[in-house]
Amino acid sequence: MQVTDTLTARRRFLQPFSGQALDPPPVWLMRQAGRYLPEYRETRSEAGGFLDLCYTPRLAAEVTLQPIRRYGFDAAILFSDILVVPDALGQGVRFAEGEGPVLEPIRDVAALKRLDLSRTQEKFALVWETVARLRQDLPCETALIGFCGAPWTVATYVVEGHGSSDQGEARRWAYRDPAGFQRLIDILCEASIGYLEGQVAAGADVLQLFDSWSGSLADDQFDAWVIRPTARIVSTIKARHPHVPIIGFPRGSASLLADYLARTGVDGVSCDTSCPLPVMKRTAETGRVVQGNLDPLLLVAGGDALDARVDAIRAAMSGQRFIFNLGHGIVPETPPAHVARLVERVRRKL
Ligand code: 1CP
Repeated sequence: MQVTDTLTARRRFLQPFSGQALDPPPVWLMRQAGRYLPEYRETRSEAGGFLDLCYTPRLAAEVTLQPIRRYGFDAAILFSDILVVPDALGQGVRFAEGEGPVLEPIRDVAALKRLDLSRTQEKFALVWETVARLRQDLPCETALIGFCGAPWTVATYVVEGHGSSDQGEARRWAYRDPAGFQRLIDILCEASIGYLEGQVAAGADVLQLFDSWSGSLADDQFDAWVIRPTARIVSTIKARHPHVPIIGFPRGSASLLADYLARTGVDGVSCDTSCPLPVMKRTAETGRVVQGNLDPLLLVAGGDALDARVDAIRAAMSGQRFIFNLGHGIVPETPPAHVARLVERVRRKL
């Protein structure tokens, strides 16, 4: 559908969720705030540690706004991290410089007593304050995305104690002791629901659930640890906030996408780079919003190849309820000028 400029006035980003295909599509990028921006590196050094940045509302709001000022994306994403949830539960999370997250691993039911649902408010409240500030400071045409990690992906960090290539420890626990692992998933579901509801109450317009490691699961495990917990979170939030769209990001699971969409109740899906454009198109034709899926490394490369792929994605998704995004987060070596070029290209008349 051709859309006139008058529609751009207020939160254009939300229109695909009410059934409207937009041309050009709304655009934002996963990890649009981050180390590729010099102003982020400066604020990050002012904050000290990475989690201090997440828990200091003034600074977290500032880094959320930085990419909006530079590029005018249609949506801002709250600056926080998926590991705020285990941290708020009391597991203790630190980010070692240049290494990524380090957690004291939880590998059996007995160790679950270290997670305490009654203490999460203290840290969640700092994130909610960031959301409230952002809703005040953002231009009214910019939507605000709240988020959390989906329980399976957060569980992989809780169990491994760090990032891993195969999520082996979590998968082993889930096979060895499904009832015990379910208790961990239940704790994460409950904490995530409270965390997301607080974000909505503070002003988030849309929510995204990041399931970055769903691609390592067999289909029966995907059903147990991705689909069912996601469905529980979505139905609980929808019961209380029926108008807040929820986007799922089951990364690496294109072959299970139809099942995921049919059974989780999400309003939209973010597709990773490996998802073929015809699958994205067919998915959008079923009435869901589809987001994606430019390769973040093509954004590093830039040039004519970047332009050509942006055009190809737009052409494939033309007339659909589509939001332009990457297939995964921006990487730190991305030249900021390439991001400007991407946004300009996405907004060009085809
Ligand atoms: O040094 C730094 O400044 C830290 C880099 C960084 C940043 C910028 C981390 C550490 N987290 C973040 C912010 C972040 N993380 C956002 C902010 C909003 C935005 O998109 O701009 C979001 C949504 C996340 C989500 C997140 N954190 C995910 C899911 C999405 C994905 O990328 O797959 C995951 C898996 C994490 C864990 C995490 N946090 C940080 C790192 C380096 C990692 C990955 C660790 C690993 O597996 O090795």
